[in-house]
Amino acid sequence: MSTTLERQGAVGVTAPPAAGDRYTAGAALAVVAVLIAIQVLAREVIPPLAGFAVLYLVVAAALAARRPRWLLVAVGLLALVHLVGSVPFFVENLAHPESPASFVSEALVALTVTVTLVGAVTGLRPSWSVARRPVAVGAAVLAALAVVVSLIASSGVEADTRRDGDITVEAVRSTFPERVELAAGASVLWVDNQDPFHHTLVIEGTDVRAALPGSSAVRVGVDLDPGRYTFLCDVPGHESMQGTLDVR
Ligand SMILES: [Cu+2]
Repeated sequence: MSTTLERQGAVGVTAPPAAGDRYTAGAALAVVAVLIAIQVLAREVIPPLAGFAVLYLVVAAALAARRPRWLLVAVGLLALVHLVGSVPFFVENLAHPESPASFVSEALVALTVTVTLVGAVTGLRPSWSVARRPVAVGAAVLAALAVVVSLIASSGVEADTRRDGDITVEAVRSTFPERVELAAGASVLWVDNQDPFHHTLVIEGTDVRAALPGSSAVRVGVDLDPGRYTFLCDVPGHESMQGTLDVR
């Protein structure tokens, strides 16, 4: 049987083509798939996620063909920056298994980016590559566990039904109404979260704070003095979810 070098000798190639790193390329592609899925669920392009998806796609394509050290360093840094920058999102969304779109997608981001980071590090330190398979298998098991935990938690969520006199506040595509009017004194906001993602309703300057499970509705009792308040969702990355509450 002829060697690669002998077969390629006729065209003057003197070195075999460098092998790619399919493990790390595959992990990076998994990150891309998760980031795209989140945006499909959100029904909108989320610029930071789209940016990361493009970067992972580029490095996955490059890694599938070759594995120069600089590329592994770049992928490792990308994954590390992504993980560290995502800590506030992990803290918030992983605390809410009752919203599977938030909990599972955040878990999948954490796991696929971690496997990518492990791929980059073990690619740079070949003696550590024995860890690759156990890490990938462990990540797959944790991902399956996250799905099961979230399905169980979400099955316990019951949407509150709107009652006569309730003031409706809708959360749609991570947006609250610009303005809501309310009579002073005791009343109830019926907050209808039409997104699959976890949101919150916070009224600034008051102690009103309600968790809003994805695709559910919550009745929130308030008792406010006349005035103008800002209501918002304080989930990291949801800064656009803000409106004015006029209490008369
Ligand atoms: Cu929100």
